[in-house]
Amino acid sequence: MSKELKKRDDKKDKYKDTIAAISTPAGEGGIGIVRMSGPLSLSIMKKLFAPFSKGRKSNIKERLAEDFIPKPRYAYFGTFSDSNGDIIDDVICIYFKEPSSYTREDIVEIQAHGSPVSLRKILNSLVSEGARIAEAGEFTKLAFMNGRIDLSQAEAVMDLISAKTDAPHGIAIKQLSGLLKLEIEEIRENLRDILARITVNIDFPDEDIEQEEYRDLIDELKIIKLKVDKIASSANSGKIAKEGIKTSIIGRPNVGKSSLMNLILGEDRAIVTNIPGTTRDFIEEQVNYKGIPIVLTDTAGIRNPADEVEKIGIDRAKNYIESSDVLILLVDGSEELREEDYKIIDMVKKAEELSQQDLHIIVSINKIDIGKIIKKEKIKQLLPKAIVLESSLIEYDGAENILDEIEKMVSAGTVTSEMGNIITNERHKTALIHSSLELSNAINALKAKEPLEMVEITTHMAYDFLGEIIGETAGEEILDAVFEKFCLGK
Ligand SMILES: Nc1nc2c(ncn2[C@@H]2O[C@H](COP(=O)(O)OP(=O)(O)OP(=O)(O)O)[C@@H](O)[C@H]2O)c(=O)[nH]1
Ligand SMILES: [Mg+2]
Repeated sequence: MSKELKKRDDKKDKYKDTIAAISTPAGEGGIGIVRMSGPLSLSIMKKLFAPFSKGRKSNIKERLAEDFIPKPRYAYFGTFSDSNGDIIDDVICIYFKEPSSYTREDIVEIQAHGSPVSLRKILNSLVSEGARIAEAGEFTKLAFMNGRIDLSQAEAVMDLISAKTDAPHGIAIKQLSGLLKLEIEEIRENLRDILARITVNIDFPDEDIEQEEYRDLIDELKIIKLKVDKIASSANSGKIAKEGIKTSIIGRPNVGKSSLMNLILGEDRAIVTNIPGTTRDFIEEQVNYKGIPIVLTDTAGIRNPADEVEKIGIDRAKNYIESSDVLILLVDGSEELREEDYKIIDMVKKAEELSQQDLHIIVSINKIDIGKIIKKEKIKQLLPKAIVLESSLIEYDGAENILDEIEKMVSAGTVTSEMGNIITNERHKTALIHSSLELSNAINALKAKEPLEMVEITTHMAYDFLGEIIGETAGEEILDAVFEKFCLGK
């Protein structure tokens, strides 16, 4: 047995418990599901579930007859009672025989009415018969531990559940089907071949490794690195699809930030007045513009704060400057730039430097209906990389141009269904980047004719980092970090 498999088996022993949880969301619903997995599942089901097919509806004793052996994957209608024989609810009960189940263990699924009381009572009765309450994500963790799915698929389950829009949903479905796993496994297989060849050459150091062999290894590692980099570079579009483009509207008070927010949302979401300092906290909303998910934030106008509340609001606005993908800076075009404007422009510049090209900046010279004092060139001088527009938001003019610019900026990075693997997971991205770095190290070591041991070590590390993605080489901390984010009952 390989070391990896052995490790998995040791872990499995810890999971010999029978676990149970309510798998549907809290609250009232049409139906609610309690799920149980583990060796006691079948015996608990036989004890508490009485199918109507076994006898008269009123006679639970008769229906609970010992000889009831449920057919796997067969839906039975009957009653579920507690350990005292008191009926809790009419339910549909399904038995999944191991290994043909989600967890590869015996599973019993109890579909009751969506009554929180029924569900709680059913769960309690399972526990009193020897099951224990499952931890968050434990069913999926079992599916992973028992080798039914890999770690990237387990994560896809969670992404699927939490997907809010079509794009992340589509990506999750792909990942759930094992597409990412397949690609990673293929790359790892190539690396394994290379490792074998390197090892042979290390083991027989006398036979000087041929010049040609060196060049072949370099070429092959380069191709592998390209593949790894390609998947890693999909992370940006993946992130946008999953989280939306973080777009913040900033500027000094009274320039029209909330007016822009409302115009984009098409509703009076933020309060607009001519009193500077109207918006005191940030307001965040999701919008979809031509299929691009945008997370739009209206912030408090940045100035010397009048009081503590405003100060907190302004601090938040400043934080947004640094954490956004796109900044929309508004200035009042009907008057000269004020000191406050210059201060904000400085902040934007700093954020731009910090972000290393990732931050997009749009400046709109607003209120051009009452004056055109500020010229586009002036702003261009101050922020050379910004896109400069004009608007008159009070006349509903200019918001669309701003959105179009956002669309242009990101359309290169948007997700389409034809694209191959797109990663949305920070953990995967980090592992891929690490793997790519180790591949570079291996290539450089080969080029420099360093000892083959060096090449072997770095190639092996590249191999292991890829293994983290699918869970082959993921340590306990990684697994815990992945599964603790799950919801209960999944
Ligand atoms: N003339 C003119 N007035 C505008 C325009 N856009 C906004 N205003 C007005 O400017 C005032 C301030 O607008 P807001 O949208 O509240 O400005 P803000 O930037 O959110 O202000 P704070 O929340 O105080 O930071 C309101 O009276 C708006 O009606 C415009 O294009 N032209
Ligand atoms: Mg405002």
